[in-house]
Amino acid sequence: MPVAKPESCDSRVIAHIDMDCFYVQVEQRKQPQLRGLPTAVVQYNEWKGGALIAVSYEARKFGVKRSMRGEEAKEVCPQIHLVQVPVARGKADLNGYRNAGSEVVSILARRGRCERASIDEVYLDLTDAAETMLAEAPPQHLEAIDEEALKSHILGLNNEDGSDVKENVRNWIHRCNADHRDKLLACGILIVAELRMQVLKETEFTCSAGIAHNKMLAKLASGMNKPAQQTVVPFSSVQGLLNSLPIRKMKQLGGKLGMSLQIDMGVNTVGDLLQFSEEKLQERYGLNTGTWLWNIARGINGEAVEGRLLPKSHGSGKTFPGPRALKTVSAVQHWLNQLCEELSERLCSDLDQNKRIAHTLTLHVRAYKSSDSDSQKKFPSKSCPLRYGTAKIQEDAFNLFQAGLREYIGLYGGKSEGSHYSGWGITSLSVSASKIVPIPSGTCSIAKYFHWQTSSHFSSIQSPENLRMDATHLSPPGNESYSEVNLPEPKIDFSGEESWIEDTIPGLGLQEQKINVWKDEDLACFPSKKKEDGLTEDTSPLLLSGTQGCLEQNQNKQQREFSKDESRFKSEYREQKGTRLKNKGTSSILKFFKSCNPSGASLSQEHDRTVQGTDAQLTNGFQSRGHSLAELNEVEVAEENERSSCSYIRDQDERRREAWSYNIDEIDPSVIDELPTEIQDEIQAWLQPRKRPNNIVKRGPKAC
Ligand code: DCP
Repeated sequence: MPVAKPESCDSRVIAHIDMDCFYVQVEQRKQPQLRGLPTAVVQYNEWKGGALIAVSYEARKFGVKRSMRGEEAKEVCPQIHLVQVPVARGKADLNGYRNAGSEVVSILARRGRCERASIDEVYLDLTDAAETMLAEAPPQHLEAIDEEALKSHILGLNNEDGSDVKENVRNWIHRCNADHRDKLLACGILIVAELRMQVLKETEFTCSAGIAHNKMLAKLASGMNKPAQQTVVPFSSVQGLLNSLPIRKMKQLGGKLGMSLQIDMGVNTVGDLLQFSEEKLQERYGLNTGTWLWNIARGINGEAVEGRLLPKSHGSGKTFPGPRALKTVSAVQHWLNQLCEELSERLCSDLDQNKRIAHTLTLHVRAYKSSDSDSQKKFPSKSCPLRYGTAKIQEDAFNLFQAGLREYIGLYGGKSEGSHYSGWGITSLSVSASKIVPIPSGTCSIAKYFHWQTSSHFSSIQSPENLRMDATHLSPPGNESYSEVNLPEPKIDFSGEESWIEDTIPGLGLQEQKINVWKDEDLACFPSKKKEDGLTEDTSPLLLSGTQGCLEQNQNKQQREFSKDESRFKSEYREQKGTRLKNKGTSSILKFFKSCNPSGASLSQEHDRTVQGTDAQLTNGFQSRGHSLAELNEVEVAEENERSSCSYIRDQDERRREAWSYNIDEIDPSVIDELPTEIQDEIQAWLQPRKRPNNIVKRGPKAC
């Protein structure tokens, strides 16, 4: 649900950069002979030539659209080149696109705070860079202005009298009597033009940009002139832009909320919102949304550029439409293993390259039941703490599936493994890793990891079967969206420092490395901190066992070195005990993980776990997406089950498809987090229930 953030008083310069037909450009870079030709990238599913997911601008001229399948595209443009998305493990492999996006981000981040908004979109806060330019080399004094900057589209600039458009832009940039806000935007024009040229030079990709005083306006502007162009929204043009902007084109208004505004309030353009007071909007849509609507009607949006270059979550998913639906547990397990393998690889490379760890594993499933009148029931999304290592992720994901299936089919305790349930089919599986955080640089947390490793050695060992049974029995029946499975609390034996030290020793490849991460902490402090930081403690063993799993090479060799390291470290530790230890940062931590003994992980593998319902638990943006995906299940199940009575949902679905000109069925669930925000927003907004009216709060005087 949209949340209103007050606009700061200071003028900001925000750019939204959007790559042009991104996947096509990536493929054209691989095959330069395709440059300039009508080209489209198609999904790995080849039915009817595969669904188009990216279309080159040359192909668009022939009427090729993303909603088409390859065969249709060939009909309207026989010469089109269809390139299949790379495939790995029987599913789309998006790594090439992700990495290409990262190349771009690394260039853009050179000039300002940079937020990676999707696989091919970035927000930049260029305020500081613009202020500096204004102070040191103000545009009005520049003699030569770059051609690319002169090609900018400045909203509100009158070009209709036959005057030279570039000359008009030059004059606008040179204006001495401009107010401070426009002068900053003029700097933004120059900086963004330069950055876009740099991106082209270094990556061979073109991109388009919007430059404005906030994210909302910048995002609106970036799509106005594509490809390879930039559009500027001066403050004086904001109202003119919004007055005529169709309400559904606005970010977050492509779905239910936008439709309600149109149908219930008669609002067709953003400008139409101006007729309603804030109180009226709050009364109808709740406090936050009401204020947000009041703000957007006036172009007010205080959302900050977050400063995030890396994704918030990782996911791997696959759809099994129609006859390809999975109908046996073993088939599901096979595909889960593939997905988990991919997820594990990505987690390992994130750990390796970015020193980040994920804390939550979530399984989303779309399913149908052919013989149940309760066809609206969703397959519950499930999550649990994430343990690193492919085998562990596979095991946990499968347990989540088993728990979810038992809830879904309503046969608690029923045998499901390997057996064939003719009454259900799985049409989509996806596993995600979220709550990704940098490895803490503080020593206490790292030591807690060691401590947990010790704890896991002392934990009572439960068989996987027991875990599965526990998970099932503890599920609150009938709670679909918040299906929770609470496993027993881990049984931890804090056996004191000596045993703790002994059990952590094997993890060390090099004594120096381990000492380095214990900066500024007395070892004795760790046991007493046992309950202070639930998150760290809950997930620590996962990291320990898991990062070992990332590095399952030379296992036997490491096992042999295990005892050598242990005694070496023991004696060296005793020498050093009592002295403060020096911190060399996370690279040492990485080395530590790399030197961990995989066999140690198998013990921690047995620790108890908590399985939680996704919707209620996840944070950081993942929550709402998880929710949407879960709800998406419902719609898609309704589509797949012909006997579904939910024709309203189907109708809505069709309407949305038309509105957005892409086929929602074709979206790989694993990539939703990485897709452009309007696509995510549409899925979310479409499925979010309408907010109930809330208490009205009178707006005080505006901050600025
Ligand atoms: N994508 C996808 N599935 C979809 C929509 C998009 O996999 N249903 C992928 C392919 C796109 C990329 O995401 O290249 C970025 O999507 P955009 O909406 O930004 O579209 P393009 O970059 O392809 O084109 P444009 O130049 O219009 O932004």
